[in-house]
Amino acid sequence: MRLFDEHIDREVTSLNGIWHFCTDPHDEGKEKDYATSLPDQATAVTVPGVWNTQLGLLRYEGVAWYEKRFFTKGGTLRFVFGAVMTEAEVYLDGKPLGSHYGGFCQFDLIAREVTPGHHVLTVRVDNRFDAHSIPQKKVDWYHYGGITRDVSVERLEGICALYQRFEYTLSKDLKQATAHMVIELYNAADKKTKSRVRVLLSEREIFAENISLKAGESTMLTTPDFTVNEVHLWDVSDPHLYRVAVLTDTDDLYDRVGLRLVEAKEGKIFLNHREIELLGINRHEEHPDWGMAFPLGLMGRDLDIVRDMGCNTLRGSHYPNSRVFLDMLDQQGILFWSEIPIWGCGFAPETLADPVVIARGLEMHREMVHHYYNHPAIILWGMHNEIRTDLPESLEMSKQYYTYLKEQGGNRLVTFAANRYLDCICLEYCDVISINKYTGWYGLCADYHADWLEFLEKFRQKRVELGMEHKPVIMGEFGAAGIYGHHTFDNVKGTEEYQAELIADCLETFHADPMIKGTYVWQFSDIRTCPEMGTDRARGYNNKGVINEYRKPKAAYFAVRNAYRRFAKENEK
Ligand code: ADA
Repeated sequence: MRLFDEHIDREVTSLNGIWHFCTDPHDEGKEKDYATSLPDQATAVTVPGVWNTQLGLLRYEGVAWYEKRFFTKGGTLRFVFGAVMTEAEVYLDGKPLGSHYGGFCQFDLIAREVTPGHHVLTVRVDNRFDAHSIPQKKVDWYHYGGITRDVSVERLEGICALYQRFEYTLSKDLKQATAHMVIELYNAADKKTKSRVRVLLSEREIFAENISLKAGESTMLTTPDFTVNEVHLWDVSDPHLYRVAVLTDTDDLYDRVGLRLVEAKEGKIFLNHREIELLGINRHEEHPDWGMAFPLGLMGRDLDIVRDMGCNTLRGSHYPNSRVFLDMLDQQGILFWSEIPIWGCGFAPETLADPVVIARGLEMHREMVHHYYNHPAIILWGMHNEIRTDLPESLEMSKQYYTYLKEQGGNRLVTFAANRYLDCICLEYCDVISINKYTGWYGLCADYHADWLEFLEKFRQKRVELGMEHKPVIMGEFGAAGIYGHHTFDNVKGTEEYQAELIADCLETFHADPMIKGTYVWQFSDIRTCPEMGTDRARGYNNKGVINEYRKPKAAYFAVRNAYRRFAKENEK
């Protein structure tokens, strides 16, 4: 689902709704041919959804099967899955159609020569972990499983446009852009087919050519460069979007793009040549009643809260968020940091150096760039979070991801969230240095304000020694837990007051520090976490949200709001 119609001519049918479902704790479904028909005990569930919110299945980790009957007029069908957590094997009428690994990205599968009538789509979902899993089993969020985002089936006719990427560079004065489109065309027909292919930018034809493809053939095509004059920039205060379209004789594909320039230089971050302070917060796309199948209405509500708090940016910690959420950010001018779920503390040194894991992570970056490229809201790509960047094992991974994201990621800054600071050896592989640090929460400290100042001074020197003063520094995570409704007369850890005071102090300290160009408070809402996090997580939740899991504000919410609204005013001057 997107916030606009991606297709007007193409026939798209949503497969959201009631599916049949059963768990397969002994992993015998393949042997017993569940792909053809689920066993009698299968129940009805809603897709998108996670199975963990069904009573009795909160802790279920393993294989489960989903089945949907649908009607089609037949032909070439494209099944689009918004996300399946974590591994999906898809079958059509009992026969394997394809598979996908990774819980947070869209994938699609094509079936040809489908007969008119009723058919059965079956998905085997597996959310177990192994040595090559990304993330690894230990993460600070919940191990949900299921078909977590929308599913649809499209009927493809003739030559179709499967993908479009809008690549551009702006002139120095930002008034003009040189652009081209990269498009993927596919012939869905069962014979060689010819079509006129037209590419439009805001209804203006910028490319037209006759293309001929054999049955089932696909091709990537790059249009010649064209010029966009009098560019209407995309910006936080005026998030202007242009409509782009690829039209063929039988098919269409629409998207929205925004033109803006993001730069990191002289230790600062610039958006459209204007220095910007990132006033942000980390957000998981999670809710106790919906898991990671986050409903659209709640996304809008979360964004209202984010805006009320005065944030101009969010970090999608720790994985690519729903594309429809990105559409909202594009539309509302909220900047975004998008990353893949390499969550460090679960990654042993041998896992970091494992070529299979490195390649899988690279594939995840490829998918993220592929699907999210056109979103102007994304200004930061995050390579990984809190891995052991003090070890040489992290170098190869960081180098490969940085190189890829710089070459293919468009006009974005690359970062990683570091919790090794003074001994980090990977800082050459980022444009923006991000620091995750929980002074005042983990460990004992008599005076967190003084400790922060001391740390920042040390880091400032380290940055000079490394000759990296040109790289801006942002605080990627900091904060403290505050149990909603917990108050005492003394300012002790775990109360709303302690959390609010610590965050307020951090925000003032960071805002006043000329080295720091942005802050991402940890975190937006309390989130359910996994058992591996142990007793350190009261209620089974990470309680560092400034609102609780049901979106009720804590004292910290108002602390952030006071600070961010004031900083935004100061920055306007
Ligand atoms: C880390 C991590 C977060 C969360 C946080 C915390 O920095 O990146 O996901 O676990 O710590 O609450 O301790």
